[in-house]
Amino acid sequence: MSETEREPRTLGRLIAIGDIHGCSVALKTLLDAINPQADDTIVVLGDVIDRGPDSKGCVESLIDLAGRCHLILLRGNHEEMLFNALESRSELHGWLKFGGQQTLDSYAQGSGPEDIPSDHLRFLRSGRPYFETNQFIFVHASYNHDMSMPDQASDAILRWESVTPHRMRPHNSNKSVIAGHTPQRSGQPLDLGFMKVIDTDCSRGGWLSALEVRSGKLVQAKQTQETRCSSLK
Ligand SMILES: [Mn+2]
Repeated sequence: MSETEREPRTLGRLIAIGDIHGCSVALKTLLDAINPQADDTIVVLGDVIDRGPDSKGCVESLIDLAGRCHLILLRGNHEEMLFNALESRSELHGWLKFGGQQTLDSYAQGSGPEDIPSDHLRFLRSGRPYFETNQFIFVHASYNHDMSMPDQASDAILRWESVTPHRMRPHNSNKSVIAGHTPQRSGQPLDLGFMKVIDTDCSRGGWLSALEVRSGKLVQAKQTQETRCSSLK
């Protein structure tokens, strides 16, 4: 499947999930609340791993989820750091300080990135740079507003750039953009109209967000198993 595809023709929901960052209890609580169906498309915006206590459990949950619905995984900067850590000792050192240590600890004390099971690495490597439908663009971090998505597929902006609201412009396709990466410490997504940022800072005591993008329905869960629902419209 290409990164650009037709809007799914089924009646299923199109749901984006923000940065999970090792928060497996919040993820399981959120998935219980949204109750994924076989015709739903769920877009996981990346940064599944690092910082939180159970990256391993998060990857296991998502591999299981991929067998129950149409799952699209995006690659975040934290997955990129892991892949770089597998290639170089200096990159490994940097990644460990940015939350990679917690990821390795979730597999086994004293393990290295090469000890992560190959099916988990294969799953994480399947993450795409972006996902685009007829109406929506999904990215981990940000985008160039005046470039088509295929033209910026290799650009670090997609995985690393923080969103500064007054600098953002609608994408030239006029599609709505859904992103994670820039933590919203308020626990509420940032809604610029043409762009919604749904990293609501789960790994620092905030919420993990799932946005049903066509209806605007927002479901959130915490590591404490608390849940709440609201609407972005
Ligand atoms: Mn990120």
